[in-house]
Amino acid sequence: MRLAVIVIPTYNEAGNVERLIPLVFKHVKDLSNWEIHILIVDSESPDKTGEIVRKLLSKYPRLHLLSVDKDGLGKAYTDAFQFAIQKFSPYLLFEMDADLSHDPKELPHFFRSIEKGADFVIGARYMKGGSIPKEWAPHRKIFSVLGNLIVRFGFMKLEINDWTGGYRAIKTWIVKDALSHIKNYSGYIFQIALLDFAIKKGARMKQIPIQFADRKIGESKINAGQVIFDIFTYIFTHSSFIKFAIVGLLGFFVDFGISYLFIEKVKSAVWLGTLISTETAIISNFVLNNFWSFSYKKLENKVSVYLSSFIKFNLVSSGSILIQTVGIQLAANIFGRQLWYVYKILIIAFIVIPYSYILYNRFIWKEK
Ligand SMILES: Nc1nc2c(ncn2[C@@H]2O[C@H](COP(=O)(O)OP(=O)(O)O)[C@@H](O)[C@H]2O)c(=O)[nH]1
Ligand SMILES: [Mg+2]
Repeated sequence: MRLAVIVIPTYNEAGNVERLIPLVFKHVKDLSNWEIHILIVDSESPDKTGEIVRKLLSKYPRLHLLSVDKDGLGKAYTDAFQFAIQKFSPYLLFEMDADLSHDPKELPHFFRSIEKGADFVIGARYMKGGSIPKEWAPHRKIFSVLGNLIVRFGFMKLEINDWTGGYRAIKTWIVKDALSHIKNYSGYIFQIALLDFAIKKGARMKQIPIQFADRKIGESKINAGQVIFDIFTYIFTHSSFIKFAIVGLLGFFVDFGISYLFIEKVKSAVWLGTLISTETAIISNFVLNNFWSFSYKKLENKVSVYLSSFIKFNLVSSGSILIQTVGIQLAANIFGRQLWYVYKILIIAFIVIPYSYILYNRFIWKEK
């Protein structure tokens, strides 16, 4: 028998908790392999959500309440995770909203995915079979869809469709490892921080589609402006893809600078200057990527590994040159040659960088 704790954060959810709690217990009662608890983490809700839950405690022996300071969603979750781990040593932790947006009927699917070997199960709105509420105002839809796309492309992790949702099952070992990281993120951005951490740790991810229902009672607490700002800040400081693009840009200057030095100042042959400069840029890119962009999956410290990786790196770089050469000529044939530098920038930004990033991830800096 394995123990799971479903953590449900509440802030002014008086009208919802009373309905949600019995529903959750009802939908998990047939899971005979699991002992399932609910932990409500309430941030001093002025509408007395906490008191309502307290009254239910005697009726449901597996219901628990943790009261914390009003300090953001992320803070409430990290406090609750720590509390749950200490008190129950669970095998599995859940995140779930209190406002009935997350259908408790889906809970058995999460358990099934965990039993099949997943470490981290995401209830995803932006995949086949999933959805966001039709009745959401256009600005809310745009904010939600766009926010997720920015994160997906910012991390170049296209296989994860829903980064910001809060319906998830996560094995406790991941949360334990992640605590010191997610403690820094007290707001909604904590969801992205936790997911990013789990992926970098090599957790086996699984997405299941969910239909997110609009809340009927109470109000959303999300502050869109703050969340967008936090998303950009987080991506710029944590995305290996962004770091990779910065390394690429640096490489461009190294290449150009050394070419200039050899061709203009040293007056070497043009081919020789170019050969030295491109190879120097390739080496500096390789080193910076290993120790910065992909620092969380650095290469094994062995000459043979470095050598074979460096050869692969050169091969991928040659592919980049080929793509650029062919692409720019094609564009010039179709649209005329005047704007060659525009084609070059577009090809680098939208083809060469994603192409090489994906290949490096697949063949050199592999997920552990
Ligand atoms: N404990 C706690 N829960 C919060 C806080 N902010 C939001 N929540 C809860 O987190 C869940 C999702 O919040 P909600 O406002 O519905 O966000 P939305 O679904 O994105 O609009 C709900 O259960 C809220 O009650 C907070 O500061 N503390
Ligand atoms: Mg909600």
